[in-house]
Amino acid sequence: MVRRKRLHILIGSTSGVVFLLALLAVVFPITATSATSSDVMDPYLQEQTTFSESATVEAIVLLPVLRRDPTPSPTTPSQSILLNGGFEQGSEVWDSYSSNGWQLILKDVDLLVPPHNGRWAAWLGGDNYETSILSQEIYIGAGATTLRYWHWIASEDVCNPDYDIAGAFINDTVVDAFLLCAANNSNGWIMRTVDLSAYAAQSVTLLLAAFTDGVLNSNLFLDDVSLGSMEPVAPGRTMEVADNTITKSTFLGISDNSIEVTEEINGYRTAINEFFAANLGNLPAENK
Ligand SMILES: [Ca+2]
Ligand SMILES: [Ca+2]
Repeated sequence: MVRRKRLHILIGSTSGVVFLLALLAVVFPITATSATSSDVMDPYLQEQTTFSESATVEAIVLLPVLRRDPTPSPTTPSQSILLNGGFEQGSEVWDSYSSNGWQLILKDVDLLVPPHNGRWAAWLGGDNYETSILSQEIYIGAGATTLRYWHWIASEDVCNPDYDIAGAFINDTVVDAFLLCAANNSNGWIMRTVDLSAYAAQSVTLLLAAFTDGVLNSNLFLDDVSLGSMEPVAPGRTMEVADNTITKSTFLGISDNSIEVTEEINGYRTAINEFFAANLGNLPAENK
């Protein structure tokens, strides 16, 4: 009897949602009538499990309330698309490159500093002659053209664009750059903002990169990469770094295994060096 009423819904409904729920009800008739609520995944079916069998049938008859036309998808997305910006899904979506073969997206137990949020963050640099690059294809919606990312610099080097540097690229163009050096140590998480309105309504490649030379270690930690409007965001927390000299090598007990850096990767370092050569006089004080 119960089954017949459900079948009636299946035949009488034109909504895809109702069809699906009805189909579920047909496929899992025993679950819907006699199982405990924890066994039923659908919230609407879950409710009915608190009633008797006759009440169950009543609840299902009410399901057409769900019938709605789906919101039509816009042909051009208005929202920006940048996925897994907090790295909480590990390496999902991001492409990683480390010239020394390091994993760049790490859990808190493998990081020198606590993540800005969650349990995951990215660790760039941290080794000699290290090129670390994270990248993903993003869509910059017209109303959300400000790139934000939280960074934490822990370096023992002196400030010089020929030594340790970092920055953000859109495609092959430098859009943000700073020196990794002791004078710029952040001793905590600091948010950077980058105006990407020049790329509004475009799909582009975002790269976040750090480059180190052969002496005096520099670490760059990243978390909570996002695209949004220019609204202000609350300041981040700060924490002292106990020892800037710790490197990935000493921390994780892994020796260097240098991998030849490709021409393309060298191109990024060249581009960021050229950026510094052209803009160093105009950079904010913290980056000089
Ligand atoms: Ca995180
Ligand atoms: Ca260095």
